[in-house]
Amino acid sequence: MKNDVKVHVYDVLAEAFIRENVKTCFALLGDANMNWAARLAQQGCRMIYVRHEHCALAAAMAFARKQGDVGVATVTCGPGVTQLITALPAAVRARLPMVVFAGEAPLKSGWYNQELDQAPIITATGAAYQRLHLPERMPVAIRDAFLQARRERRPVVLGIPFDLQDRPWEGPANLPKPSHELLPRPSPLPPHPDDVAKAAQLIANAEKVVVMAGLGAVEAGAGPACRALAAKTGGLLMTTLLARGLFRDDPFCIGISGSYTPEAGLELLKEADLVVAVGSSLAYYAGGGGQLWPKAQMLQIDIDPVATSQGQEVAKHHLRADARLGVEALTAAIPAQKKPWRSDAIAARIRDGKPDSMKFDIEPGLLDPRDVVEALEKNLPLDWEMVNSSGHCSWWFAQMPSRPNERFLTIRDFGAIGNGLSFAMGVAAARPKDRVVLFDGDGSIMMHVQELETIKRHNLNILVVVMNDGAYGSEIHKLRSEGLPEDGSVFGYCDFAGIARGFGVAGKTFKTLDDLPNAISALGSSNAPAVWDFHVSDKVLSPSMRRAHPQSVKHK
Ligand SMILES: Cc1ncc(C[n+]2csc(CCOP(=O)(O)OP(=O)(O)O)c2C)c(N)n1
Ligand SMILES: [Mg+2]
Repeated sequence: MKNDVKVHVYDVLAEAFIRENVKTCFALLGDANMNWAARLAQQGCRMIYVRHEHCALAAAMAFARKQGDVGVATVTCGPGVTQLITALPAAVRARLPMVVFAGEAPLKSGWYNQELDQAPIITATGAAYQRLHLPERMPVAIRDAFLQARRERRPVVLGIPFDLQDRPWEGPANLPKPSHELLPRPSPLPPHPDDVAKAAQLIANAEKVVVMAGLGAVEAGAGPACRALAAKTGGLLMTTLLARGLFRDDPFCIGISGSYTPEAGLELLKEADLVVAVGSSLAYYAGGGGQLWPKAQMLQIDIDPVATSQGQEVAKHHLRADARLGVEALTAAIPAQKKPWRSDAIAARIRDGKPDSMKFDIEPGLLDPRDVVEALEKNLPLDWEMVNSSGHCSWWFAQMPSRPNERFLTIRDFGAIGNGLSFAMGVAAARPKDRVVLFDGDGSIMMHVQELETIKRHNLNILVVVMNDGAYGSEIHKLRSEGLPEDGSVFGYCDFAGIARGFGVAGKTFKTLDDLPNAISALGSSNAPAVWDFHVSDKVLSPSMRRAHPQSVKHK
């Protein structure tokens, strides 16, 4: 880089991102980011040009989670920035490190139609906003944004006025040290012996222990340690939704804890007298308040134990430690349980039970969503990357117990629909050699269906499975349970296969499941995207819907 009028500030800013090892950027261009983005691409960054800014950020979120590092997206100023506001709160709550290069209106103009006070909008979501208004300092500020995003595990949005980006570079000739040369790399935190002794006493007093692993356990590599602890206590295992699949081949894993717990798990949890939560924030929907285990005490093993979480009192007993080191120390401190809870009968109950066996009357010509998921579970290859999305159908899609955790992603932290295609794009970008399968609802797909064009143009290897009930299922069931009209929740079965073809993507409608094995093997050999539209009945209520709206069962 030379101190030469031909070098613009945007050239140097692009170089600063390259020095941060940014190899993929999700982008939608406008006046305030396109010069920078063009230079970033020229310097070798893979650009994924999406069709809505929300999707740039959402795809970068999935990319960040999958890579375990900072996700990068870029948007223009004003309307480009306001499009981010549904994705940012989810990224904040999911604790995802992100850096967003956002333009700002030119400082030199007295008026500019896209001008907006961007900082309060961004900070209202919980993300950080950094104004970069001094060109010479911008490369350091970019480096610091990467440090901040990693340390605070949240998005940092950079607001850079585009008239400043266009100026000739007049700053120092050398760029600052990149963030990865400065990062602290602390070793995992061991537990205090007093805490281990107290926790061991709790286990000694318990008869029916369940070890519950969350994403923190996955990240700490604590899976084998959790299995060993559960085995020594003679107890059972379960995971949060995010850690789903961590114990997939363990006969004593009852599945996901909380809203998605299968039938056998619900029965067994009623008997538990101690739940050991490992690397979990004890979230509301994970049952962190003990809704499903009324007799159990709770012990939390975590680097950051909490007394309350999401409005509930949670664990009263805490062991502060790295998940793996904490569980290993506890396992070493307890004797093997002489009267184990686990038994062949329990293993058989877990293995042979349906996730949900309630009977519903299904109209002829439509599928039961539970049969669709059972058939997918049986036939889809285990090495496909799975992305689960939102809506009522997410209950069914959570019931595929053979799938490994390292091939699963979902981000649900703001409860928004419409993210499935973006998350699948982020995973496909992070795992370019692998097939990605997205499980989503018709309403959610429809909210950002334009991204099928991005998927086609970038030839992302994504199979979209649409659980099409012709409705906003969550709303239809709630309205019915209140005895209210269904208007606004029922739309009819639109033709997703036809829509896909309109974008140049292969589409197929399923009204029976007979064809599924052939369709999977035909797809297995191609790398092209596809959309499969399963027409299902809107008469089947998930167990969590039945629990939350007991009167819904009367109205079915
Ligand atoms: C952005 C956003 N808008 C509205 C909602 C309310 N909402 C929750 S679930 C849902 C329906 C989703 O429909 P679909 O994707 O077809 O899944 P289904 O519930 O039918 O299985 C809606 C509208 C929401 N969660 N997020
Ligand atoms: Mg639907």
